[in-house]
Amino acid sequence: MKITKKQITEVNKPLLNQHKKDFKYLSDKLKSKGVNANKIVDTLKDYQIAIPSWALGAGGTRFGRFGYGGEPGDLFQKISDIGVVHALTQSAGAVSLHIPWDIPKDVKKIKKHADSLGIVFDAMNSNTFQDQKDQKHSYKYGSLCHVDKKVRKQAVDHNKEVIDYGVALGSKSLTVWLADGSNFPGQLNFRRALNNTLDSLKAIYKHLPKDWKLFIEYKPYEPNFYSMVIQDWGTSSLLAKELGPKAYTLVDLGHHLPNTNIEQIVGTLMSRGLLGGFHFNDSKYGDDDLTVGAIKPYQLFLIFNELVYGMANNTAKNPIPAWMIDASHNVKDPLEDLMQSLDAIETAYAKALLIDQKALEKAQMKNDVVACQNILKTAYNTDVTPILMEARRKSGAAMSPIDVYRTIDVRQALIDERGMDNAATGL
Ligand SMILES: [Mn+2]
Repeated sequence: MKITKKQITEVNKPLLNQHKKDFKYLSDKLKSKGVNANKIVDTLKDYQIAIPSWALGAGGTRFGRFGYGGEPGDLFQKISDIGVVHALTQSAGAVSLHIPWDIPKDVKKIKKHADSLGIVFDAMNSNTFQDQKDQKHSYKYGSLCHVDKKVRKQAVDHNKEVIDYGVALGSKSLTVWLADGSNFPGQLNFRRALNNTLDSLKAIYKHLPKDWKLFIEYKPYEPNFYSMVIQDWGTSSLLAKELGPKAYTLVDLGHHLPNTNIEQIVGTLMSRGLLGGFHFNDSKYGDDDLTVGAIKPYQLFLIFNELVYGMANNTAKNPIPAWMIDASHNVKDPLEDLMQSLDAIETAYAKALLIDQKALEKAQMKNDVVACQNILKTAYNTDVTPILMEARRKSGAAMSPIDVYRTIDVRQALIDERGMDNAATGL
């Protein structure tokens, strides 16, 4: 399944007339406020978000999984599917792999395939949260934190192997998320677990090539429900600081307790140059992995406000974070869900770029609370659809990606090609 430029030009055609009017209306309106809409269009046009290899098939819950048909069965097909999303949106030009499920049997072939679709290899992900067949030691009681040195070494060696696969593919970073923790009080000595984790991470860090980064993801609970070794951004950034300049904290939106002020965490991390990566999703209760922006779009906008401000006032030289969607698709077509997520991310980004930062600072310095809130709301309430459509038009994407996906019936074509029961192993 490959979508051609010609197909996209054809479907964009009937939308062009109205779009031109809409975009002109919005850019004139913004111009009167001193905002250059074309500049925002260009920023969005260049903005790329990685798709993880596990987001292309049906996810599921611990109770069940319902397939869609036409799901990718191997790494080659997963990259093909990202190619579809990228062709339609021109904003998903990267893939994030999960080892052991995505071990490339033929690196050259995989690289060539990705290259032909305009896809690069983003952060690699290791897995020490479940046991694989023929694995010598079990991770039942942890991996990098384990009380047994042999288990820790096995987990460290796995991470080194993941780095090596990444080097072969052209990736530049490793994301470590650990399920390590305890289910009952007394089960783990917190300090021993943390120290073991740090020692293990040091061994992994040593294996990183010069131009690589290490992202440390945190999570407050699940799969362990009493304690997680890396439970929050404080623990993650403490480890990153002890490891060295190539280590950073990774924020996954779903990895917070309800009502956590994530935008403040983002601001704080960026002010110290410690924010390395970002996993987008949305949630109502916990790590729900729902479509980005489905539940709390205003929070997403406030997070982007911090990201935009942080990138514009980058005193701590925070690198541009690695962006990735980390969601699970249980009742939607995964590719449609990804396109909805991309749309929500770009919408929040565009709206955050509309915030009048000068006026906001002025109001903050005067403690004019009402004005501060209004400045944010004015940006948030602006319909930025014409900006998103213009960015897509300029980059050769479909102006309305999901409509096109449905019009040419990509899912049916994938089912015809792969059948109903094709599915990848792994998550
Ligand atoms: Mn994540």
